[in-house]
Amino acid sequence: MLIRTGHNGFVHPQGSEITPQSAYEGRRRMLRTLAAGAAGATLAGWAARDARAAVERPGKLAALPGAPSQVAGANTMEAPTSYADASQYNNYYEFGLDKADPARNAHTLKTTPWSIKVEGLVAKPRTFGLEELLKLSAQEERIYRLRCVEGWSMVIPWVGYSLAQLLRQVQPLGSAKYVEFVTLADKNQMPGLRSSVLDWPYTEGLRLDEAMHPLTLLAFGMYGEVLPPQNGAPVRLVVPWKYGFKSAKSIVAIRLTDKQPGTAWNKAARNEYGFYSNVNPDVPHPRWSQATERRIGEGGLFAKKRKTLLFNGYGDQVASMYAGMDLKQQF
Ligand SMILES: Nc1nc2c(c(=O)[nH]1)N[C@H]1C(S)=C(S)[C@@H](COP(=O)(O)O)O[C@H]1N2
Ligand SMILES: [Mo]
Repeated sequence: MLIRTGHNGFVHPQGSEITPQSAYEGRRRMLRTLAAGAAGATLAGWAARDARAAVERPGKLAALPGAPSQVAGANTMEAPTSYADASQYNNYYEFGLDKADPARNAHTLKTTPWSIKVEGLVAKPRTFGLEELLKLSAQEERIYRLRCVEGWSMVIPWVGYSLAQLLRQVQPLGSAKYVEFVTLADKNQMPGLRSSVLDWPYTEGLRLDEAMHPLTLLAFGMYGEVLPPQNGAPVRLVVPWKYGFKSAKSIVAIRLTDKQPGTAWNKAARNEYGFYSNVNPDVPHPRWSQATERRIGEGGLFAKKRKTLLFNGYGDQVASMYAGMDLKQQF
């Protein structure tokens, strides 16, 4: 069966590749679920997941332990998507347009040495090496829903810390209003750069208050291990209340600015992808609805779709940042 899913309306085959294969043991999660007194059905589900665990793990990655986050809203009680799905159904256009391409091609990504240059309207501009970044703050595990603008979603346990921890180090100036994220663009490592579907490097942007929000995560790992290249190694953004494309992968520079920065998808199709891109079931994409979503791993095309929630369900935490804004105009 063919279905229209690509951001640009590409036609991708799908269905058979979306088989649920759990690989994340989630022991702490199970204990927490127990502690919260969840229904037996949930536990039965977990047991089944554990039985399938460790079957298909694409290579061994270094452990990246993180204590469960104390940040409000950072831990959904929903069961995580299987590691197999989270690491083999990706959007990372630098490695190809098909969902299976990043897992196939991203092994060429060289993640060491790595650094992030933090510059612009800050008192103390500085380049941080990956080791420094890893040690800057305690790593936390946060289980976030990730809603792609294409109409699917996943639940992924990320490891990292609030981006605010990094931004505080460079002391943003009063004139700083926005933050631009620049990602790696290297033709030698990234076959997708031959395509002109996007204007490389892939960049993204947030308003400064969004970037400083405790839920905005600088992520180094997932499922208790370092990020696999296809998920944005060695360091990426995860902004859970916005469409997935705001969560830029493999970041090399962060710039604080006084003007709203351009962003990859906004530049590609201004009327389809706004700067804010907050998840909003009431603002359809010009070519498809955003009212519902398909959770990856839930029975493929035949599973009942879920209702998409405003701000991807993180409204209690983030809605106040948009008070007084017309979210249909500033989508
Ligand atoms: N550099 C870069 N970052 C990117 C993308 C990309 O193509 N290039 N795709 C985005 C999109 S559209 C989504 S949905 C998420 C997917 O993250 P995941 O593959 O870890 O689920 O990454 C985002 N970050
Ligand atoms: Mo996406």
